[in-house]
Amino acid sequence: MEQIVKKIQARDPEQYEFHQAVEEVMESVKPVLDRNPEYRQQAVLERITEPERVLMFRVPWMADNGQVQVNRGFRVEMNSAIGPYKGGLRFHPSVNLGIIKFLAFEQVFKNSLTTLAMGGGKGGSDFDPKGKSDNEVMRFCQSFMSELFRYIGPNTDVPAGDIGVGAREIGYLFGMYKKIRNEFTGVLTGKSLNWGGSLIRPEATGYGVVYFAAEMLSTRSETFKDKVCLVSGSGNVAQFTTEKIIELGGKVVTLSDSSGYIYDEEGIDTQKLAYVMEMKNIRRARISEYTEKYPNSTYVPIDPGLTYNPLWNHVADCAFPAATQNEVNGEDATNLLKNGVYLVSEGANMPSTPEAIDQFIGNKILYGPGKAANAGGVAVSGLEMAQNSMRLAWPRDEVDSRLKHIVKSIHHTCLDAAETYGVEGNYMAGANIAGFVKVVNAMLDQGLV
Ligand code: NDP
Ligand code: 2IT
Repeated sequence: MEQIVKKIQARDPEQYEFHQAVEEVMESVKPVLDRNPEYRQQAVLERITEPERVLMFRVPWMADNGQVQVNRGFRVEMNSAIGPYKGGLRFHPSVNLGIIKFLAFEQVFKNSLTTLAMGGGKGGSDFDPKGKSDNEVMRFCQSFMSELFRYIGPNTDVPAGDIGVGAREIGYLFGMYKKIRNEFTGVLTGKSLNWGGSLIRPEATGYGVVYFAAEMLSTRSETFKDKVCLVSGSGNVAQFTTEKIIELGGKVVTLSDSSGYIYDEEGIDTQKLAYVMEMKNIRRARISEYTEKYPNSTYVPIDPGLTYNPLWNHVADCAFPAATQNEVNGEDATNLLKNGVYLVSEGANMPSTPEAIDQFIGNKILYGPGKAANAGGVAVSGLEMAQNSMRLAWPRDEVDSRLKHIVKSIHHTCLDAAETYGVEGNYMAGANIAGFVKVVNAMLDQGLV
């Protein structure tokens, strides 16, 4: 296994995030390999860590001032053993092949856990939507899709949103796909409601993260009532994580963006959250504005000199990292534990560094890894695909109850797999093992392809 990791590192030395994601899964599935000698002969680790297909393309577009811009587009089609490639698109200046590969790799296991027939993929661009006009975003999306359309389709590869890609971007992408292909199909999820979107999809990731946390709490006969919660980010996942925590009786005291975070000791209630949503989704403003509206709160800008994030250094019960990868490091984990946090449910993909995870697991807190805890989002994407195929739309309650059911099943599957392999209560190992076994067995059933 070490040799395989070394080979992956040597082959693409700059893909740090991908190496990190692979190492975590490899560590967890060791006992599975020991019990299944045929997996080695079949080189399942080598096969599952190599994307089925990697697409990279030029995305030229014109800025409002007439200046031509060029970005790079990506789609990594990682694994299609259990269904069409499925996973979001990320538009953020930090995007590179290593980041998209890590996200696509995580997506394979996450999608496997959802119980739905979805393979894993991820894509995106180093395009930065921040500060761009709607017209610029539209022209970028149209150019991006005028190349991506060759590789995707409702039974081949179905992208969705991620950081920097929400309903607005999905609309522009869908419009271009429909025009070029002359077909109206469920080729993207996260669509708006009146043209094929599913109820609850916008809420699904955040709600799922909280449902997963509620399941973890229930193993200790506890509920969300009066729990003090730290949430990072203030985008799609953070907003609906906050909404559900409030609904279940908890109190959210932080939110953030890439400039800094706000701390509101009184709690972000429904009214304050509505303000945040209007500010972030409509006006696309910065979270610092919150303190102008609610002067009892404080704003702390990012201090590049700090080795830890002060957001994770407040007294609380639960933490919900919902911004980006590696946003909780070893020092942050120490601070969280010191401040009484005993539940971490990951809204973001791979938000905790290996050093942080070691502490969560070592201290036996309730630690829900992203690929289990945030799988509700892609699960409802799967439900959106099902509704599109049937040309039907389910009511809100039906989608929400299916989401709850899927999250419960993921929680159960993680605990079950962990127990089977002698790592009771370790959700990370359980998620990796259960996700892995299902995909690998499907690959073996389908022969050497
Ligand atoms: P959004 O674009 O809606 O929001 C992202 C939020 O995170 C913003 O507040 C953003 O701040 C902040 N953020 C992004 N990058 C950084 C960074 N490098 N440093 C600090 N803050 C940052 O994205 P989502 O809410 O959709 O995604 C959040 C996380 O959840 C991601 O890790 C994503 O992969 C994961 N996820 C999303 C799902 C979905 O359905 N949308 C499903 C499962 C997981 P700013 O505005 O300043 O950039
Ligand atoms: O990371 C993720 O699971 C997503 N960004 C959502 C993927 C999807 O296809 O809905």
